[in-house]
Amino acid sequence: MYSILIADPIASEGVQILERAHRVRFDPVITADALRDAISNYDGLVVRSRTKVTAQIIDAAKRLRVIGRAGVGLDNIDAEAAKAHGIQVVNAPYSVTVSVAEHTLGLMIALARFIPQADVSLRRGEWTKNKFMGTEIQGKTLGIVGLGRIGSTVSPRAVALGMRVLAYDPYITRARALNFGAAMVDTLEELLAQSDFVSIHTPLMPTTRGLFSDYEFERMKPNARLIFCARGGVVDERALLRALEEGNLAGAALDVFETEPPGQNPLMQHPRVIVTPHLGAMTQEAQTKAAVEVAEQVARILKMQAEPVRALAPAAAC
Ligand code: 9EZ
Repeated sequence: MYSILIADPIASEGVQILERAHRVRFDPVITADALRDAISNYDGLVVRSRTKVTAQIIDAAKRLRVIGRAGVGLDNIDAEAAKAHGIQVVNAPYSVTVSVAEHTLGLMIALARFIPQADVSLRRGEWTKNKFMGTEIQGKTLGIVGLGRIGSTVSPRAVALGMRVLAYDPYITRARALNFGAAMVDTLEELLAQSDFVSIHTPLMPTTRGLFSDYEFERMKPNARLIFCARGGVVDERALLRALEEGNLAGAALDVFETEPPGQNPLMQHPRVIVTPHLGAMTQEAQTKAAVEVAEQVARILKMQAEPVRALAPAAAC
């Protein structure tokens, strides 16, 4: 039995998994100072987004074996410092897949039909139907950039709505793309030239930072719309604003930003831009799945510490 500190609010399903085998302290409002003072008593630490696991905290963590993040990415964890101390770091990359894919489809339809703009207008007392002449998505081409976990979940859903789906991803085979109902193209240019909607689902890496800039927007259809539910930084926001102003693009839906929160970002003032505050993963289901996915990994890693051979063996052999 190990001691685990859960330092952020996570779904009770995840807490229960850890409580089955360990001493768990659930303190979702613990301060940074209290965390630094207490961390030397724990073998496992679980956080979501609130708690910053800094090098200072890791230096104070004399017994810590594993840090779990109940979410995607390790933005609030100094993973370098953890690695230097031999502490394993795990997260929950699968938990948000369906939620982000569904938010993408929601934004696509909202964009095509001006739903957010029409909502604001009607609340103001207007009844200006002609300002909001939309487009159908059936029969249109959706270009998916990045056909990994989330892109491949968007694809069959878009097919179900009657869209033709193209995909560009240098890491995915043509055959795998076809399984998701997507026709693979060989270049990003080809995808951009043909798509009525373009949805980005790449990770943010040195190779994808600024992947969408002036050159890419110039290759899109002037009546195309962009959906961006990935990670801020993949789209160059100034280039996007230029593209909208110069008529290279009919609209954009943004859930993520170069800096979050974005503050007074001029993109958000544009009438053909719709925005949400990084809501892709903000569902009950994603939060539950993230807590369970990370708790299972933390439990397995600590079990390996205690009994490395039996933890690896198949259940029938125990
Ligand atoms: C890059 C990518 C996909 C991509 C996907 C992954 C590292 N990486 N990069 C450009 N896993 C589409 C376009």
